[in-house]
Amino acid sequence: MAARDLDAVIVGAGFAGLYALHRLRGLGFSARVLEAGEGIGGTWYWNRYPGARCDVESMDYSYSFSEELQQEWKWTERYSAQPEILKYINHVADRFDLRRDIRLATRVTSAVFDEGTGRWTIETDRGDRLNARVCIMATGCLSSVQEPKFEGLETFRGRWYHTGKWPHEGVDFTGQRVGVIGTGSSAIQSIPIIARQAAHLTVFQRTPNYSMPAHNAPLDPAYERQVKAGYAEFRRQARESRVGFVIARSGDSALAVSPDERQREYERRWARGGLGFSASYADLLTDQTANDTAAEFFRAKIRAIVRDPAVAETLVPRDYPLGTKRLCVDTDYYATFNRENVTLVDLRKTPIEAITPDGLRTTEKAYVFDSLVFAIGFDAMTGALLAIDIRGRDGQPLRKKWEAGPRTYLGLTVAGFPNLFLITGPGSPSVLSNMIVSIEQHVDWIADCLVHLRDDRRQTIEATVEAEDAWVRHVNDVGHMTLYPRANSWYMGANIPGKPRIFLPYIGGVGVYRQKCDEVAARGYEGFVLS
Ligand code: FAD
Ligand code: N01
Repeated sequence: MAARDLDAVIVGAGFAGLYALHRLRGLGFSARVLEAGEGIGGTWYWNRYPGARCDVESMDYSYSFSEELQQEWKWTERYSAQPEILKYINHVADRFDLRRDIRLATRVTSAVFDEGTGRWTIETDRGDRLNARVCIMATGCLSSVQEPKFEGLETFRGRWYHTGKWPHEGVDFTGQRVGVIGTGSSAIQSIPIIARQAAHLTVFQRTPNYSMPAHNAPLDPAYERQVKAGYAEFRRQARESRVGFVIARSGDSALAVSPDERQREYERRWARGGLGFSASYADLLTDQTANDTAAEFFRAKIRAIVRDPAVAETLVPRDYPLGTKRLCVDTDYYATFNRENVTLVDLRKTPIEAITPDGLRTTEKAYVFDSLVFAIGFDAMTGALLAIDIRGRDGQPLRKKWEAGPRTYLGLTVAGFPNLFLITGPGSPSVLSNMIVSIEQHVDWIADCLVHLRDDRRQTIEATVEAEDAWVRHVNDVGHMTLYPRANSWYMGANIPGKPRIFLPYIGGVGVYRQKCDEVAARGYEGFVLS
């Protein structure tokens, strides 16, 4: 690649990388995006499994930076499916002429800060060596898949897939015996569809999940008109909200109302569907007794939907509070277990021993499969970053600095790594939010910061160790005021063997966090050294 002496290299061409390129270019900075995939779109390029769609509503889950774009684009459903989101991302790339600065099929392998020049050298798996003042990691929080490490996988004679790396040509399971391993959001979206295609589907569940009905439907034209008539205000409220979209949020304790009233509220939320359930009462995610009332409501729903009581009991989550693993949103998930051609296997009782040439063997029996689907998730939030050999001052590797867990200032920067920016990094609201809102906030903050450096004739910005320590403490303190640490979730790094147990995102809320970032900037980049 001929491009040398860039202002910025941006790694990743998902929602974050594309918007970063657009903003930086608009400010007169030279930037290049490097993307490992053969197409743009990030999450929506890679996750093409049956049923993949967003669970933040379409009118919310879209860019807000261009009034023309948000007025022109027409979503077709309440929750957009993966192909439509990918089409939207490609439309954005064309509309804003982004492609000429994006290099596809190029994986960044290292990023090294040179103290002499104050610049980053970025190397790729294609032998490129780029030089930039700023390195922006738009590498995604859910982009590094957890590879299946089951004994005997290499002997399997059928075909196997990971939901996060789905074949682009699609998979037709018609007439097949299929095994799905995992029951997180990806599995819960794909299982009902695979069940309708397959001759027989066996679902291997380690931990049952709480899942809300989506009640997906064609987008209501009246609602679309209403949002578009006041999109600016709609977006403002989202930016100031807790999770990046507005939901009716109660200020009451679940325990302050009568059981009847609580039941009515839970029914109302269930009937509406989607992620708003956790906002039913103010203390659902901080008080175990309050949470128990909501969890019990879910359990009753599962028992009412699933006809076989033994299967229903296996699907009922018991050992962690509702909402502390990401709430799932489904279409017909629980009802799928009423089908004749679907079997549920409880891996807590009968763990997988090995994958065999014909299928899979648990401690109880052998299963025969034509295809296996691993819906086993991601090395979230840190996986994609640590896959790159990132070195800061004195050649210090990020892998070493983060050995005991990630340390950032604001989830945006790392002490010892000048001019390195993380978009939706650990220690920011990130995966606890409508991520497009969080992505735009980070990109805008970085863009403003780069303008400030330029105007002030500064070369570098770097977080101080004190500011970073204080932020890490704060993120941890706030996280531990909630019930989240009680679950073995990917938020806690618990899904990856050997990963440090740290509550990774910042749960203080999108609006509060934005205010904090803005205050830091307004105080002349408090907690940073500018040189
Ligand atoms: P990504 O979209 O993950 O893009 C990162 C890109 O960086 C990838 O294309 C990757 O290939 C590239 N990359 C990584 N490392 C390198 C490297 N070393 N070199 C070159 N390129 C690299 N969020 C919501 O808010 N609402 C939802 O409803 C929602 N639904 C989701 C559904 C699924 C199935 C998944 C997996 C995630 C979902 N998310 C959702 C989270 C989603 O990841 C974000 O909303 C958003 O798409 C992230 O955009 P991004 O650009 O930050 O990261
Ligand atoms: O991954 P997950 P995901 N043996 O980690 C199981 C977003 N997303 O791809 O819970 C057997 O949630 C694991 O079991 P356990 C969303 O943020 C959104 O589904 O660890 N099982 C779990 O059941 C989501 O949270 C949507 O005990 C194993 C499952 O695999 C995030 O992406 C859709 C196992 C993994 O669940 C990740 O979701 C999809 C093993 N060795 C994704 N290892 C929307 O709906 C893991 N499991 C918008």
